[in-house]
Amino acid sequence: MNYKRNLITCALPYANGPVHIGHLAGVYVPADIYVRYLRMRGRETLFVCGSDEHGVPVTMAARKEGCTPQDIVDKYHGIIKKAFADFGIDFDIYSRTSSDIHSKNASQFFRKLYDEGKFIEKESEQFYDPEAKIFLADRYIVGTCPKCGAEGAYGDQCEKCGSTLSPEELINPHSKVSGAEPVKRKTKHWYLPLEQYEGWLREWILDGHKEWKTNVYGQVKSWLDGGLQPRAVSRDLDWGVPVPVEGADGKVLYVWFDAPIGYISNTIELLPNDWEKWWKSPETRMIHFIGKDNIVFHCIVFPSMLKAYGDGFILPDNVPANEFLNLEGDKISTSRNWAVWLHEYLEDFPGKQDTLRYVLTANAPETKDNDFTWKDFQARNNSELVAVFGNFVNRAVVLTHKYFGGAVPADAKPEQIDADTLAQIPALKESIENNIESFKFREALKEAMNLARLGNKYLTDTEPWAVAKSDLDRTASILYTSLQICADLAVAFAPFLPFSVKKLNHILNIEPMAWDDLGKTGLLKEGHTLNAAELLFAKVEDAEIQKQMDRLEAIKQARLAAEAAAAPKVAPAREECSFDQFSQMDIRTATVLEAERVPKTDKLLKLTIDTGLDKRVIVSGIAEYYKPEEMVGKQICILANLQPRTIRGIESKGMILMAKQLDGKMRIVTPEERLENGSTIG
Ligand code: B3M
Ligand code: ZN
Repeated sequence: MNYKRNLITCALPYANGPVHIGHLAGVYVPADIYVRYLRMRGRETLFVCGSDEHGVPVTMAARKEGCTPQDIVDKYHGIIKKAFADFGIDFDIYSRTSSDIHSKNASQFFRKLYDEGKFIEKESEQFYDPEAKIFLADRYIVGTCPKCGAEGAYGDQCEKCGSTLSPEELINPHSKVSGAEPVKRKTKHWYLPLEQYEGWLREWILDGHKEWKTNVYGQVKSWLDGGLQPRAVSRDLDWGVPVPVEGADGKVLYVWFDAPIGYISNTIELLPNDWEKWWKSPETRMIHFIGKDNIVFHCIVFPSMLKAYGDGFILPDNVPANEFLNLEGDKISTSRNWAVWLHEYLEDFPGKQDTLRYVLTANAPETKDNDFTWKDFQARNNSELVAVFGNFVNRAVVLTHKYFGGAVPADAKPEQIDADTLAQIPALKESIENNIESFKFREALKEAMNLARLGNKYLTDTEPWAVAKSDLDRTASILYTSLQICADLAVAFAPFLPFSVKKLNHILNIEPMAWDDLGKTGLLKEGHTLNAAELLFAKVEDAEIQKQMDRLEAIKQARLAAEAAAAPKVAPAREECSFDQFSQMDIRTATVLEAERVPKTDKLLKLTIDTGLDKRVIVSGIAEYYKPEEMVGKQICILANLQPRTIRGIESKGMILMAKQLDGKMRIVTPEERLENGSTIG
């Protein structure tokens, strides 16, 4: 395919909190590198992003802070927009989904699909908070985990034990909003019947885009193999784009329906008369940069929406999603404050944007989750940026000032090593190119750094400071060659480290170059004057790193203390009982003779036991904790005179004594040494 232009989008960050290093590493830095590279190649490129300002989390944050959802998004939109600008993420537009243009555009998009019968309407029962008078997403119903007994488990998951849950399973479910017990209520919504697009998606992606990253292709395949379902595109909420249909009061477009349309709206806002050439021309190549949790929306849902809409809308040519970045071995989490926030980073490391860009790219979670550590940050800054790249440029420029008054000297006495060194540059250029074009930014950056290593080694091998004592002509050639490499570095690093390259261009006294200048001969002409040397990178000191580690340690300790305080407690004391009540209970030792699972149950074992009095059967709910074969031969304690009960058609006579631990797990109670069966306990 011969594309004429590139439309690059980045996932729209939610405007309910600031952005952190995980966002930067996963989405925005790689996209920015790609865009800068395309522009240096002279390819027409549009880079579009903005804040995602709808959805339940925004309304929750507003409730919590006692303000309006608009206040929340105004605050964070400003913080996020500034953070991206501060880190040199070079969007053509960074707008927002609470804009009028977006509201009109998303509304019109929905309406066209609605009018053409592309949705299905369905009534269903949803959980409703009778006090707050709102429908509740699963995440906003909390209660006790039925699996591990932890408090505060969510209606979709228990974070303590990791079990997937549904709100129905929670013990004592209550609304996170008002605390009230949720009730079920009927409500009507519109659904996009994704299953109708399955065949088309298979052909388009599984057959047509085998070049997509394996993590992306694999996720798409497993969604498609699992079978697609209709997906609701509306919600009962008072914050969002109103559903533009009669009788849809109190309903808004689902945030994942309106947000991707935001890419289009923001293009319209920037180019009201020209946007269609970006979105409706087969000559446009569209690329979505996203994190792995957004794959289904960008590869399945949004393309199906565009397909349903028709009218010439193009589809993404690639969706290079990244995995996640962890921080010091733990998942980055906004709610647990386990993150490095961009605006805070800049307070502690002013002017060091490129160090972070460098470290996050060198360590990018391109094929698997990766870990950011402060030690690695320091090491890469000090031993790569400072010691290799910065040191090379500094030596070349300082020596030029020292021996040649700051003017590029003549190539007065060339030797083979000069030509051999420069001859390695075209291959490095090609490798950087191939890697960037296949979204392998870590590898590309490594090759750019190899160019700096090449320069550093050349200086170490040729020793111009020593040669200068006897042979200024040869010194001139060495510095001439070194300065050409400095200029090459200003090209090679431009997509990655825009701030440092700007500085380098200033030192070399040159304008920004095009990509294809990399490796050209004579980039700096004899006699061209340089500006004074400046350090490109400053060292990161141990104390600065310690401060960051201490901050994280304090957050971790506070969390552990809070978790300990919220940990499940010992069960409350029961009511007093009389001695007579107690002695009425016939508790004895017994031995398990046989054990088997009760068919079609997860929890029940059927145990045949010898009680000393008789052989009998007890059905016990211990299958979660013991395998049948583990029970055979065990001595246990039973309540022998409990009224028989029929469980799953089996008569169960008695009950096994079990201890329930604080984490909810059950263990049998067994005598310290083997006793005769039927020994009474009391
Ligand atoms: N707001 C970002 C996220 O999941 C989500 C992306 C929307 S892109 C259209 O964090
Ligand atoms: Zn749990």
